[in-house]
Amino acid sequence: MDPGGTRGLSRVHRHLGGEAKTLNLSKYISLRVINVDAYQSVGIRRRMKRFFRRDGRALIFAMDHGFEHGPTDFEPVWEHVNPKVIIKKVTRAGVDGVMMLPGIARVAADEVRGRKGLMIKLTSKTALRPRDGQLLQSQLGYVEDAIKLGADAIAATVYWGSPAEDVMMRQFAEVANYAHDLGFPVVQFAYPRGPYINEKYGKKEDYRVVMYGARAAAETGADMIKTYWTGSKETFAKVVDAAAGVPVLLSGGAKTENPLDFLRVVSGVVEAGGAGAVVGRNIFQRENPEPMIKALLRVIHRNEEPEDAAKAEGLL
Ligand code: FBP
Repeated sequence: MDPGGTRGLSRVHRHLGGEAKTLNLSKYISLRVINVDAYQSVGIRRRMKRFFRRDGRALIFAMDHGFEHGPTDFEPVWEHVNPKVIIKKVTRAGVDGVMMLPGIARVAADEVRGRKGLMIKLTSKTALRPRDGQLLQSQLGYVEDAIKLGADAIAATVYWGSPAEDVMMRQFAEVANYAHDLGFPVVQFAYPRGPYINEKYGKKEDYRVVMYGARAAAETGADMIKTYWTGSKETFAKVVDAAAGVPVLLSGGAKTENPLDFLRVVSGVVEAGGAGAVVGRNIFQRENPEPMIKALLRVIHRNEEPEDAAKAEGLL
């Protein structure tokens, strides 16, 4: 790691002519900064559009679970442990984007075909760590790695309220600054978790905590925010407001036995002004993910009622 962020800048320099060692960085960069800004925002806007349709909403498939939870998450439908198999299925069914870690992208990013965004997440943790390490996501790759893998957006998690919040904030800031320099949008998985949250608010899904995390994500420069459902559309609307215009996506959560229950949550997100959802288990833990994906697309992009969407796709 490079806490001061010079790793990013030195890479920029290398691309600009390999003179990094002899140049005074700050002087050199200040000469370029005016034009660079315009290039960056065009790049960010164009890449955001690879995820979001014209309605400003997206359904993104998440599959970092083999690392974050372990391969047991795939046991309900074991063939989905093979990333090529599940990614082929979800992209054919019409998701707008796919999120994965760099290692799985090496194996399966080629399956993300057509007009779909590829989001590569640069932080993670295993569920095997001792309990007191579970509140930290470590950086496992660099912005250049994600770009080489064809990423359209770069993601990183911050557990707001964690004892390791400071480390994750810095990681996010470094990733975001460098990705923005190169015209890439950044996604923050803004997950409030930590002992004081439990003590003060009872649970991490309390809307006051979730909206705090969403605001912190916006304040740290996120271009998209992924966070928890707060239990009602009224409270989720406050999360959306707190994010100050940065699109807020739902973090899917554990698979619901009744598909309608999950469709109702996603419908609540959209009605609250949310920008859609990033969904893992509610898709890949189903034998046939296609009807669920199509029903989600109806709710997200066509404003269909969850019951109608579920019936149309044979889920009821
Ligand atoms: P799910 O839809 O399966 O919840 O996936 C979203 C996600 O954020 C994954 O990217 C990540 O692996 C997982 O949830 C994190 O889960 P947890 O809340 O257990 O840390």
